[in-house]
Amino acid sequence: MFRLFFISIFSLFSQLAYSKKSVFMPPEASVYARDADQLYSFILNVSAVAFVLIILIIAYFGIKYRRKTLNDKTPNMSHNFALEVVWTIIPALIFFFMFGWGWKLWNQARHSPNGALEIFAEGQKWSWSFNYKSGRTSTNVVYVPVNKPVKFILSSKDVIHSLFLPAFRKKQDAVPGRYTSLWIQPNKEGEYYIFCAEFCGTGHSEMIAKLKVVSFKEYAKWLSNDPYKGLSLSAIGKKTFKTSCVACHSSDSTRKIGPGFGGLWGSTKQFTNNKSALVDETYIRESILNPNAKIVKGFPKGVMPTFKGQLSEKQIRGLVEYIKDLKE
Ligand code: HEC
Ligand SMILES: [Cu+2]
Repeated sequence: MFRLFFISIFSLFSQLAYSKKSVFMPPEASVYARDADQLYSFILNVSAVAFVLIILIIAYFGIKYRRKTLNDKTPNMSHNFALEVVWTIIPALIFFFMFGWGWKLWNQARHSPNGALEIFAEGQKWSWSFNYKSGRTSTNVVYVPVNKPVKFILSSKDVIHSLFLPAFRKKQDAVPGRYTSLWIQPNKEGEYYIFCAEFCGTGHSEMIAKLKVVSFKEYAKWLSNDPYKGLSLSAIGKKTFKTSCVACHSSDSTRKIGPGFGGLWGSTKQFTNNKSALVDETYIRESILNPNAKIVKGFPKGVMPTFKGQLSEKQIRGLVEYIKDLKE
């Protein structure tokens, strides 16, 4: 009881505090985020006030009407019509007000404006990949222009994931076999987190992407940019590793979900079927495109997704070159 009391007092003050920018909530990067926070504060504050009021009245009545002598008898009361009407109507009005406000915001959140910039986003264990209409793709990073509505069309390759944009107060499940969507209109340039909000397996907490809100000019430049221009194969591999493999593999010999790549090149690997093979170009390529062909001893089958159709030839060659360079 006392704990609840303190929590509600605390939340009241934290709400007051964060209305003047505080550490309790992520930044507000859109008008919708601000609106959602205002509704949230309102509901929290009304609840806190109601809670405190009820506790105070209970305490007051408890003292005032407590049994004072052994002969005290409870008077015979039935009800008070006026009082009951008041305590029904006033909360009902407040609840309807909350509902109306929430309904308005929900509608706004559900219906993207015409002409929104559309970007496909696909979740897979454990990364987000993005696909622009121009054909540009990216993994775990997505650029959007500031002050323009952007609609993400979501899908999933394996299990249910959920695209969560805390700074925009929006979240939507990505479900295998269907499209769902979520839209935002960023009003501040900056870098914001994208999390997966659906527990999707051991790498769930590492399924983190970045949303970069930039000027339209910078966005256009990024869109037309060849991300690998002027890079060596090994550098391309390193980039690809950082976006697609690092959730499960380390660049030294540390074990993560999969084996570390340090010292992998040229070693002989044992598989669960008791066969073994020398690690060469063919083995690495096969591991990327058909991961279940050979399973390294001591590691789970079916965890590494195939990257067939996900990575270009250039990226695969890059990865091979990059892995060659890694020492234990
Ligand atoms: C979801 C986790 C996951 C991701 C992401 C992942 N892997 Fe794996 N990988 C594994 C696991 C688990 C194994 C061990 C089981 C097996 O052999 O399939 C493995 C094995 C491998 C092996 C064989 C390693 C050895 O020691 O013989 C290679 C090579 C490999 N992965 C490359 C990659 C590359 C390159 C990427 C990024 C493009 C990648 N993997 C992304 C989980 C992952
Ligand atoms: Cu996920």
